[in-house]
Parts: sequence; structure tokens; C-alpha cells
Amino acid sequence: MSNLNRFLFATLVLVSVVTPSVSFADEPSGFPWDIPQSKPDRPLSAAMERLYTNYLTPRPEDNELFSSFKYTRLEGFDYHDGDGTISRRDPSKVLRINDKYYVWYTKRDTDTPPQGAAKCTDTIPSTDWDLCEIWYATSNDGFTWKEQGVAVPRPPKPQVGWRSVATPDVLAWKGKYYLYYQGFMEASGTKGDHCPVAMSYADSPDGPWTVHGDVVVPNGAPGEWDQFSIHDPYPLIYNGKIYLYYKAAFGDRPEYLVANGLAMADDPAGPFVKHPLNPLLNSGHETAYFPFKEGIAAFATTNGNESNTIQYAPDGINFQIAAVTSLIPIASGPHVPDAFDSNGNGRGISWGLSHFTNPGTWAKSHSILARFDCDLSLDVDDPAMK
Ligand code: AAL
Repeated sequence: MSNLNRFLFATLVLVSVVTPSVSFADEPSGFPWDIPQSKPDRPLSAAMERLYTNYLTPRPEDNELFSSFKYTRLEGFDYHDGDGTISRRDPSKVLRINDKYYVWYTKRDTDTPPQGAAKCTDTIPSTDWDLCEIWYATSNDGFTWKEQGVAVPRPPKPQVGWRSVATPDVLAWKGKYYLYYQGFMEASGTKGDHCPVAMSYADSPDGPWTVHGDVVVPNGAPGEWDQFSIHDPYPLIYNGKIYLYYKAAFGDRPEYLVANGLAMADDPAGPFVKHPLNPLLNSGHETAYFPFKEGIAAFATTNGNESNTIQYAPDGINFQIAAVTSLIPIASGPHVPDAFDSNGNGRGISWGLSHFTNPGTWAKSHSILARFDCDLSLDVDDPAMK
């Protein structure tokens, strides 16, 4: 071999080591280098078939409902060095009101961390969301928050929520604000997490909040899928009606298959009529929803076969998997600019708050709020999305 040939041979070996093994010459017949946008006219494997039938687009990069997620620690919240006595979790949607962002969330501030159902007392919490109140915070930029105080305290026994009020979400409707939340009548864990949904209302996002008093979304009748609990209420306005999505479990423990349903009303105090096709999502815990084009998109996280998917229902009812992803924000409360006025033209989301929790041990068990950013906005230049 001449010196020149040795050089060319060595270069060839190097190039073949550092370049991917697929080359144009290796393309399987019927598939050009890039995945075609429409289904190729040839027999396909089951996996390739569903690439065209199960998702919005075959490539996630082209899929408007595909995103990965970036997380940022928030400034402004004290957690007692993570000793488990302070917890903030289950943030509501983030609303922008008079140039300020608002969020409501479950806050626990107890002398001890949670001790489990067997050891809980009037002052010792059973779980992270036992003996809680609903607090709120505001921010100018979505990163640094100022805790403003309690929005809904625990009412006296035996009113709805006397043991704990938790997991709020917010509705703005005809100039008033409504907080929907879980009202615990006994410590979480003693009977699973049985509880109904209660509501408080105010003329201003800063309160004062008036307790409506009654259960607003009642549990299902014995034998129905949502007979034990109604969790994670999440109101939107859709088709001119209040659409309140919620979570329940088939059975009296969350591990008995968590699903999500819908109750609809013309008035924030109800009556809420449950959709006859409930449940509408077969997976998902603390599910977040947002208007997207003419329909509703949802994050299915944590529970079920379809966990870690972003789903879409063009009618708000019949959800399909639109994208599979990972690290979806847990218990997220997105900033949804058109949550209450999408008019069939939902613009998606670009950020929100979610929570992180350390469930491994009771010893220091607590949750913290965090910010997530994502790529699910249909108009990134729209200042309302920021
Ligand atoms: C959360 C939510 C509900 C449950 C508990 C607090 O993940 O699903 O709110 O009751 O856990």
C-alpha cells in the first residue's frame, strides 16, 4: 500500500466508526431517509401502522402536542430546610390578573411531618395533604413568588373540609372567582382518600373567600366508579358551560385504577351533571387540561396504562393519545391564558407550576412547588402565553 492509500484507508475506517451505521444505501425499501408524513402504500408492521394511526403526526418533532419539559426551582417559598413540617403541593392553574400571576395550592404547616393513618391525631397529619389549608401566592415573572396568605382555611367540625382542604383549582366566571377543592371529613388514609368537592367564592382573587358550604360535586351512587371520592377538580369554560374535570378511582383505594371524568354546569354552584360516558380518561393523576384548537388537551401522568401521554379530545370528551413523552409535570397547574374563553380557538400552554414530592419515607415527607416550561403553545409570540 502506498502512503496515500494507507492514509485513505485509515480515513475510511475512522469515518465508518464515527458515522451512524444507517446510510442512504441501507434505506429499507418504501421508506426514504425521512419518515413520510402519510402512510406508505405497502404492508406495515404493527408498530409502523400505529405510527400513522395513533398519533397526531408520525414524527414527534412535527407533533404540536409533543413536548419535553424543563424545570426550574422557584424563589420565595420557605420549606424549613425540608424537615417535612411545611409542604406546598397541587398548584391550581396559574392566572394572570392585573399584570400579576396568581396561584392557589395546598399548604401544610404542622409541628411534625406526616406519620401515617394509624398515628395521626388532631395535630399530627396522616399524609402530606392532611391538616392542610388553601393558600395563594403571586408573582411578577413566574419564577419569584410571594406567599400572600390563606385563601380557604379549614372550617370548624363538622363542616365539609374540617379535617383538611386540599388540591384546589380556580374558575373565573362573570367577574367572580371560584375555588374548587377537596373537603376531607376524616384523615386521609383512614379510608383511602374519600372526600367530595367543596367550593368557595370571592369578588377578588385576593379574597375574602366565602365558603359555599355544600358539597358541589357529589360522589357517585353506590356501585358507580366515582362512589368513593371526587379528586383534583379542574374547571374550564368550554362550549359556554363550566366543564369540571375530576379524578376518581374504581374502588376505595387509589391503586384500584385511577380514571378521570367530567361534570358540567351552567352555574358555578351547580348542579353539576356528570357526563354519561364517564370516565373519559383511563389514566392520569392530578390531570391538567387546557383548550387546544377546537378541543381540550390533557396531561395523563402517574397512573394507568396511558401514563406519560398527552391526550387530545376534539370535543372535550373523546380523548386519544396525541403524544407519548416523559417527565410530565406532576399535579401541574399550567398558565392557561384562555382557560375561560377559548371560543374554539385554544392556544395551548408554554409554562406552569407543578410539584415534586419525596414519598419514600414519612420522616421528612413534603412537597415543593416548581416551574415547568414546555413547547405546547400554538403562538409562541403571543404575549398572553408568557
Ligand atoms: C393528590 C391528589 C389528591 C389526593 C391527594 C391530594 O395526588 O390526587 O389530592 O387526594 O393526592
